[in-house]
Amino acid sequence: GEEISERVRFYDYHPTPADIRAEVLAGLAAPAKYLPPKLFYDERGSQLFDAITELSEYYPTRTEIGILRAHGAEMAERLGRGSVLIELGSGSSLKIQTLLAALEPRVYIPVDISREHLLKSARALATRFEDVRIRATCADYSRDFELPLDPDWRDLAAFFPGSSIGNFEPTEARRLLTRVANLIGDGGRLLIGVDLPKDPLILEAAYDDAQGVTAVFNRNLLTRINRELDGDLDPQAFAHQARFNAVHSRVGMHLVSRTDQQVRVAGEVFSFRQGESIHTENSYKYDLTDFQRLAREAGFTTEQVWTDPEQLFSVHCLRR
Ligand code: AVI
Repeated sequence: GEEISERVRFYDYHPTPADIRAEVLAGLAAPAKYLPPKLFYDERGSQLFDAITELSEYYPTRTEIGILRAHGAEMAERLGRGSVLIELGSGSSLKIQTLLAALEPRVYIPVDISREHLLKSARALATRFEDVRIRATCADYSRDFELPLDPDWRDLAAFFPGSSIGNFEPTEARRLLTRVANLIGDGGRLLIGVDLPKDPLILEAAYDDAQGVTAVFNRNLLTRINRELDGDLDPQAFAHQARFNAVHSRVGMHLVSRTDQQVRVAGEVFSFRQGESIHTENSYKYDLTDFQRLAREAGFTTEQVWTDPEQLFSVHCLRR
């Protein structure tokens, strides 16, 4: 790790431009075009996501924070005080502040794919929590990722908020949870936020807000591809679309081509018909029993589940 300040070290396992190029070209060449949702989170995309979390339509963030505030002491007791806390997809590290205050870990390991965002929040947290050492880790946890863990650490706790697990296909979600289970080891605990199924109108509004922030977030993927992969995509030539699929219990986000068009990315040409879309994200919504089954398949037992009074969102404490 690279020393950033007295209590912050930086570990970089970030995806390379070659990884991104290969994934984008494979997605655009597929019969049903898709792009991996992790590519949303460049610096601008991470800022746009932060703006989404403040929209009135986007209930998950404020609801989860409400659950964390209401039950933080109980959660801290379950996770065990004074140990090591890993956070997957830490972003601007807003939610963790409630937990850090209650848990007082020796070491905090925020893991995020967005380098600048990660470092900015690690520095800010270091000034607020003076007794915790921070190992800021830039990594793509959708792949087989590593963490800067010392071999003698015991009682590891992990925090995976925001229902980011819902952005993985169920098979991939199971694989990721299994990976986390192995990283934290026997007796380790995972506190994970999971969005619940609900009225499709509420769900679709959350992913297609009136101000159009989510549409800008979705199209920013194209701007990023233009910049990093020498593309000529016109973001305005694609319409933002978000639909709830009840059969799969997921919101699907798409960028729908407004016309027949050809685009170039990294020296290759791709054709779109009018109405043809790029599938950019799924956001699965699990009811309590379905998620508990997924957790069990990954080697966890459920210790406790908390929800808000309206049953919009859930937080599960899992034990390995
Ligand atoms: C990060 N993730 C959990 C968000 C979600 O709700 O699936 C990403 C998002 N996409 C559109 N709005 C928010």
